[in-house]
Amino acid sequence: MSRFPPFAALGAVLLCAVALSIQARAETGAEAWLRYSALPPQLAKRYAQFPTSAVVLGDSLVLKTAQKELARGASQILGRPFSADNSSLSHSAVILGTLDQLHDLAPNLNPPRGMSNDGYWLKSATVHGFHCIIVAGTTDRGVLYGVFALLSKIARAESIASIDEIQQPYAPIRWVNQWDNLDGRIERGYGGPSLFFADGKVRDDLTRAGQYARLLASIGINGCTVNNVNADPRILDDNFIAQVSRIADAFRPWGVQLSLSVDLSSPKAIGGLDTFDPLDSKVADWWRKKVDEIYRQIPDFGGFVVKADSEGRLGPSTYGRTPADAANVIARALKPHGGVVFYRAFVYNHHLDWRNLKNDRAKAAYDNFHPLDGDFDDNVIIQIKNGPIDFQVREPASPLFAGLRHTNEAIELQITQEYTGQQRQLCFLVPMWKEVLDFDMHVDNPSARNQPTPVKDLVAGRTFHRPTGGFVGVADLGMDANWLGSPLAMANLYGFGRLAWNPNLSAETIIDEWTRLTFSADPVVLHTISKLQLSSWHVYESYTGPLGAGTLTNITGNHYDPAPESSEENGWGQWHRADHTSIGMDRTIATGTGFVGQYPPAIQQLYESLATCPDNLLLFFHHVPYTYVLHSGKTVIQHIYDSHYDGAERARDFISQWKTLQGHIDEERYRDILARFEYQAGEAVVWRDTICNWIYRLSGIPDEKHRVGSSAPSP
Ligand code: GCV
Repeated sequence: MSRFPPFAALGAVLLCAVALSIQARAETGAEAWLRYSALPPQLAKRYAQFPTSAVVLGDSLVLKTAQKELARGASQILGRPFSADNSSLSHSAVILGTLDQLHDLAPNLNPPRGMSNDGYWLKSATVHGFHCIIVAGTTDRGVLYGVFALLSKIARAESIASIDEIQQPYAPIRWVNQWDNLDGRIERGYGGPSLFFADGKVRDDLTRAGQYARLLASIGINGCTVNNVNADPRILDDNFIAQVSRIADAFRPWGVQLSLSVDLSSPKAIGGLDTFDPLDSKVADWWRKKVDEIYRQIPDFGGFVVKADSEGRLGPSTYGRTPADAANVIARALKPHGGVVFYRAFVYNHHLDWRNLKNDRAKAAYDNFHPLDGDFDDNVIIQIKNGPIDFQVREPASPLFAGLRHTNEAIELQITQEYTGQQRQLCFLVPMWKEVLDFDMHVDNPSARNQPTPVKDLVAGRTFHRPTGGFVGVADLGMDANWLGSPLAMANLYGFGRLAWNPNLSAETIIDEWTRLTFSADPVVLHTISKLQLSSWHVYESYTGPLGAGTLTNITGNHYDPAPESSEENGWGQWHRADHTSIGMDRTIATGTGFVGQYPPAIQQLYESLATCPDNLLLFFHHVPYTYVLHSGKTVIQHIYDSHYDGAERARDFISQWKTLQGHIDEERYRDILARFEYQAGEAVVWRDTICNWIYRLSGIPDEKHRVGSSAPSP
């Protein structure tokens, strides 16, 4: 007879079944980097002293989330129970609380002073005679961030035995934008329909919205704008605000503030006024009442994002007013509640005359906003795309970062890969973002002469001591199980959050963390995935747009297929000016559009001269003959041919690199990603042949290596 009573035997069977199903769970990518997979026993042993319960020093919603997350993560990773009890400190525990609460519990501890908002302290210490791990934040949200950081360390088997670590965010603004339409589609979204909206309403079931907020919080992101910057005015209807407040409820436990994109014409479009002139007192009144109503329903509302006078959107120019007039009228309504306005610098005329060689879309942001520096209220933030055009595979840093000294700024980076393969092709963007963030703009700063002025410091408000500023990522996650449409693309969301928290992290560190958490610490996995991710931007660039010509894609259509002719002879201004002798946009001061003149003098010098302009931006700044010889010693045309062949070859090699992982990772993701690499290899050949044949037909210059033109009509 069994030693176990029947129900206990059944329980044991069930437990085994649960254990097996956990082990064999389908890896859809839904858990992203929060898989909390069990450490192998020999590594779990390192945490033998890790407490088995948490003591929480407060009872706020966010602290409770922190406590639950810790219990969930610690029990899963260490494979033993972890209780989230609330009782007082009577045994070894993880202590969760704000610095003030910690002081009340243990006045003798010396917590760090002067930490910035949302910062945290992880400390191993003896408290009331018990061995404890302290997770103390300047805010409740800081405690939650500290819990995620602690779990990440354990999941990566990092020692925490004598931990004493302070972490604080580089900037207060760490937001994502979603370009979700109310009908449930997402503009430039490649991961399925909206998490928030369907059929013109907020979804009934917002479970995924809550899970999204958890992902965001785990990497320190504190705000999310849920609707498209091409905003539907109905979002501000009273009945819609009530619906949207349910999304804020889903975000709140994770400390993520909800914000909305708004249409500047709303006072007229939905407000019943006959004007939306920002200087009209009726309009100011309308915004004030609307904002008061929003805060009545969403007390922790973050603010508004505004796209105006751009790509057909109405704006202050309708009444001869400036972006500052428009931003300030809204900012003043938000100010008493602590809200902010993100006014996008992406303001340009998309009906530019392409025949005029002096016209240049790249100049628009600086031309529109630099003259207004100092006119914006201090709760306005100018949201500036990383480059002066539009998320191309390579662009220089926008000169506007250096053009605002008395105005808050945020950099806008695109996580969704609109122009970089739409998640169907691998393109890890952190190395690109780092080049921009680390780029020294050489701004003359009288209070700190000769100090570097990198973009990361300008946007964080550090250079000119601004009250706020930071980082915004256009994310566009959707209802697909793996969120972005591809498990590997989630490295871009992770990387954005990590850089927004600390832009000094290296791309190598970020991808190492992400790979360990998303896959495993198996050295083959770490080596292969890091190598693939870190090389992917250069590979993608080399077969879609080398030398800074921009992504030579179908710009009037899907922004995906190669279609170099679509850039020319229209008003969109993404011109490369290729003709039968030469290629590139002359943006010099001497002979071109003068765009170079928008940079500080040291940067002007760098880009103005062919002698110093880096090869990888040559065609962004200069118009040169195909026979022009690069710093590398190759001609432009031969470089273009070689780069496309090399890129396509390297894309094909992604397949064999990936194949080394068979048996090292789960079969689901192995097969899914293998199929993507096989597809990408084919696409790279399509790109290679389209661009090489096009440029060969235009120039008539043969490829020295006799690869190009065999099937193209002779010139
Ligand atoms: C939301 C590009 C995109 C548009 C986007 C726009 C913007 O032009 O193609 O889809 O609109 O940028 O950033 O406002």
